[in-house]
Amino acid sequence: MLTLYHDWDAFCCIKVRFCLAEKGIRWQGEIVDLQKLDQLRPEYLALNPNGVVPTLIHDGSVITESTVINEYLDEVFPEVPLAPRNPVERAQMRIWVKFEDDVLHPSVKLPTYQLMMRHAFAKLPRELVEARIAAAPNKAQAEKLRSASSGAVVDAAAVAAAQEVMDRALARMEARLSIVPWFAGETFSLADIAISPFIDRLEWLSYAGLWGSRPAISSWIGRMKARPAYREAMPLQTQRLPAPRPD
Ligand SMILES: N[C@@H](CCC(=O)N[C@@H](CS)C(=O)NCC(=O)O)C(=O)O
Repeated sequence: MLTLYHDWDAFCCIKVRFCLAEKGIRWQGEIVDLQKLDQLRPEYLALNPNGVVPTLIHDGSVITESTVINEYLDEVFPEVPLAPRNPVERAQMRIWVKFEDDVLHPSVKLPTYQLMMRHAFAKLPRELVEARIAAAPNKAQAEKLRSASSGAVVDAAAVAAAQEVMDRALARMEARLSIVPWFAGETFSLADIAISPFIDRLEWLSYAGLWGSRPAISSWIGRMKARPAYREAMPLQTQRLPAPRPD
């Protein structure tokens, strides 16, 4: 049996649900509500000491890290393979998944917390926020959460800097997709799955203009959205984070 600890509108959880849906794997979900900082509850930290979602439990084994989870799923359920057979394409797949982990996901964190999560945290009792932040496993996470829950005005310069990182990343993605249909090459793979939540988050942040003049990315997005598994993985409108507001 597979249990996924996740939240609906969390980047890394969409990535894993997309993989599960492509493979047609049945799973059950346990919601970890990020808007209530439930990722820092002691019971959850016992499963995932990083205090983040997702976490997969398979027949009693605990697997964390979305990239590791997706590779694990691809190994254990090989019927619908999501890694190319060609070694060069496999290497390209890993390079682009790493790019998502190292650049794309970090770039959306700040705007997500400053423009969206902030409004959810404002509704929580201060003592609860303080208690949860005190349990954060590292300083960076504690500072991110403290800043987003402080009630202070949005750090506009930091949001603009994040947009610049995204723009540069999109330029690199456009160059890749101008020569091959999928990030790994000729084969749809875990790399496309990993990168798709980035596009979804940018759309929700109203940053879709960043690929207005990038036809290869626009074409790839159209092909991704046409996949039934993509639609299955995405949150419903009612499961979305609060709409972004700069105030
Ligand atoms: N490298 C981790 C990152 C996990 C991560 O940052 N998850 C986000 C949601 S996409 C989260 O739980 N954020 C809560 C927090 O940072 O407090 C992975 O890929 O699983």
